[in-house]
Amino acid sequence: MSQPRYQPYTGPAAGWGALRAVTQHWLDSKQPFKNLRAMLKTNQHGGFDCPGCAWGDSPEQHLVKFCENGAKAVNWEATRRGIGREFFARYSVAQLREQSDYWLEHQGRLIEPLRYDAASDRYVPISWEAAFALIGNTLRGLDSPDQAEFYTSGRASNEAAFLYQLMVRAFGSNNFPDCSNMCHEASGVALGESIGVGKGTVTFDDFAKADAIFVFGQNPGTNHPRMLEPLREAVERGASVVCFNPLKERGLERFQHPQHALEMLSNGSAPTSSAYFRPCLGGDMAAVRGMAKYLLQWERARPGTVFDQAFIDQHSDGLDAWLAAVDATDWAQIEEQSGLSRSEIEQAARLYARAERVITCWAMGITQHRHSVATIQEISNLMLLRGNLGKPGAGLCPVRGHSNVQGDRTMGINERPPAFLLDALQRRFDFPVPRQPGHNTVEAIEAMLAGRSRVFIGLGGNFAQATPDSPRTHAALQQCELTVQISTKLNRSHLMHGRQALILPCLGRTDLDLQAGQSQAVTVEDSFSMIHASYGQLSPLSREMRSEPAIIAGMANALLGSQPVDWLWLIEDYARIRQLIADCIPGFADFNARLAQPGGFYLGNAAARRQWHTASGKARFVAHALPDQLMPPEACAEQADLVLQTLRSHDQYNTTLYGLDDRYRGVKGQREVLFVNAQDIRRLGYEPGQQVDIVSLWDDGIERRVRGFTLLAYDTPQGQAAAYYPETNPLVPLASVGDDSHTPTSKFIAIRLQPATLSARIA
Ligand SMILES: Nc1nc2c(c(=O)[nH]1)N[C@H]1C(S)=C(S)[C@@H](COP(=O)(O)OP(=O)(O)OC[C@H]3O[C@@H](n4cnc5c(=O)[nH]c(N)nc54)[C@H](O)[C@@H]3O)O[C@H]1N2
Ligand SMILES: Nc1nc2c(c(=O)[nH]1)N[C@H]1C(S)=C(S)[C@@H](COP(=O)(O)OP(=O)(O)OC[C@H]3O[C@@H](n4cnc5c(=O)[nH]c(N)nc54)[C@H](O)[C@@H]3O)O[C@H]1N2
Ligand SMILES: [Mo]
Repeated sequence: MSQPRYQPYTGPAAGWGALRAVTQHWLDSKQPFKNLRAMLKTNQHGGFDCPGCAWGDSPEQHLVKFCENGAKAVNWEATRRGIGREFFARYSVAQLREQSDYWLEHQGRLIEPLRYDAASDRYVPISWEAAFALIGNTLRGLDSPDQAEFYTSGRASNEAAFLYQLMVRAFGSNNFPDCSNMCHEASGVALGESIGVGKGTVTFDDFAKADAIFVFGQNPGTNHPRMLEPLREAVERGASVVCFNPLKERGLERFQHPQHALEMLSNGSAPTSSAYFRPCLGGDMAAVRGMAKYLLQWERARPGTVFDQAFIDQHSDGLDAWLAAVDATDWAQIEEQSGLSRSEIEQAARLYARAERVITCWAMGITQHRHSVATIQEISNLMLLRGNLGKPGAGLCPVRGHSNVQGDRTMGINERPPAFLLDALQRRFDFPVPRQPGHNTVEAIEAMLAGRSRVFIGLGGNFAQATPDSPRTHAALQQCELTVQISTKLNRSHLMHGRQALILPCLGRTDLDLQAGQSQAVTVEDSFSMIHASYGQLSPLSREMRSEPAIIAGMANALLGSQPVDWLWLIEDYARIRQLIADCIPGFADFNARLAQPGGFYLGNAAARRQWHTASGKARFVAHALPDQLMPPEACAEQADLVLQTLRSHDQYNTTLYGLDDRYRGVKGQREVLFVNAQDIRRLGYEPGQQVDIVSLWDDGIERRVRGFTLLAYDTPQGQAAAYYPETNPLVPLASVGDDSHTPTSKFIAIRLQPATLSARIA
């Protein structure tokens, strides 16, 4: 068992370390020269959209528009290594299960369709036609279309997502569990009710105009590196960047631009934040409530100077009820829950009140809690108070994860689809569109576990590892009659399979997609509702790989024949799919013509125009009480040693591990580590460097345990621990979900430590 090396990182974010890392991954792809050309095409007009995060692009042309982690994503996908029949003849599935997640994906791209052969416990080749026939026949054999689950991960293009939802709805189900259920679902739910649009209201340009940018629960240095640039520019021009994060994340403190020669040579760097607050996990709602208390106090002292009364009168409702809730919340509860002092909260409130134009950004530190919807609505309330919505340089910005997760929702990947979408499909295609709500991710797992769902199809992603309560999720998949994974690389979801199973190898964003001899573009939507085209650049590794739209069309054709559309005709030219999107989805009129525009086109956002598609036709102040206590009753608060958040390292893309280092947090060569405050380690009777088992607490009689994690004394507030996802997903109880969002509470898990019973598997 190798001890992890741990040495605090003192350099800035990005900089030389990033350049070194890019070079390593680039050479490791085994085709460096092709990939250099590919990297330079990233996010360029006529090139491909970065398969990394959903941050938007500067509209300027010719800039180099990729970051370290985008380069990792490109090199990971565009590798020359491929795995087909020889590889799968060498290893049984049982043997593959013994391998680490890192090893599995590192073997290379999947290059031919495979089916599971129970007799040999191996994946063996199958023709595409036979694979489609198996899917069509199995689905048709179900008692009801609702016995199948159709998962989507957020890399699927708009074209793929539209076809997929059309196939599933024509079949008769709304069972669309998707990665968004584990990600920004709470943002969609909260903003939908508050401002009538479940998306962010800002665009790229707004960042240059903001006087203050608040960043809650987000680690952009790792997960959205291109966001560091506007943050740094904001600080340089005197705007404040105000961060809320229990951890001191390096990218939020200092940033060195890898494309800025002078700064690199002089080893200079610029601060990215002007104030940094470190709340407790789950404490942001209390912090924002405290800020609101100050604003209210100041407004009462000098009426008309703090609130934007004209905006409030013309555009909002519910202010009085919310202010009553603000008044009713006492400081003791605010300080206790937020972990911040009154004077810190006052400072944050001043930074907010002093700025004419404020943008508020957030990510998983806000959305993966029980009270996430309430927290986001509290943020929205604070923003409405000063009219920080629908004016330049201001607005709400949930920073999305996967590069097209927002677009997939726009295309109808939604287990609770809006009526206008269903009406449009019914009008356009004339079939009885299913109206009953379908399953989200957690409901899908429960349905498979209970035997109510018998088929699982995954359009990308890694369902087995990304979801909570891993042993139960694995069992759920293994109970299925058929599991189908449409994937680029081997992962654990292929190994936790149903009685019958298929692996369907698909093209990725970087791959050239030829249909009927013509290269095809697909489209995506970024966090700023910009739609742009993406053209693959590299010849695929094998002729046996198919594009996602082609795979969906093949399945749909086998399942439904040419109803309600001629699927095979559609995929000869993706412009035909876009025409259907234009016919059905608001904002996409003239879709094909508008794609020619460099940088893409803006889908528009009603709330950004101060049009409120809410129940009352106004922007709504929504009043919630603070949770009585953050620890849910099922979590047996009195037995908990610590609260755990599960987060990403610098060397991973969700369940894909690029390496075992976490540069900015100073961890090298290991991922089975638990970040804990040094005083907590001592209080609990351990030593830094010691190994422990982590047991999570949930009152359902199931023991959830991961073994052999090394304790790292780390700068995190007392009581607040952190460890990497997905290694700690076995600890997240399936039933521990957000109110109204059903998102697993991956950032708040009550845990106990126990002396290690076994060393962790060496990754
Ligand atoms: N390179 C790379 N890029 C990615 C991804 C990746 O894995 N790798 N994943 C993509 C996806 S799908 C997503 S959703 C995004 C995720 O982007 P992030 O949301 O940045 O991802 P996490 O690593 O989950 O980080 C959560 C951050 O919130 C903080 N935090 C946790 N709990 C709380 C809390 O209660 N309050 C506050 N204020 N802070 C808290 C943590 O300390 C951490 O800094 O990134 C996307 N981009
Ligand atoms: N504990 C905990 N759990 C979490 C989170 C957390 O913070 N903590 N975060 C949650 C979040 S925010 C998210 S978004 C989910 C992510 O959940 P997913 O989206 O399901 O997971 P990924 O790891 O992104 O999926 C990786 C796999 O996608 C496949 N793939 C990659 N590119 C492509 C492509 O272009 N096409 C196709 N068809 N397949 C492709 C590859 O085979 C790869 O193995 O995880 C969630 N789970
Ligand atoms: Mo995500």
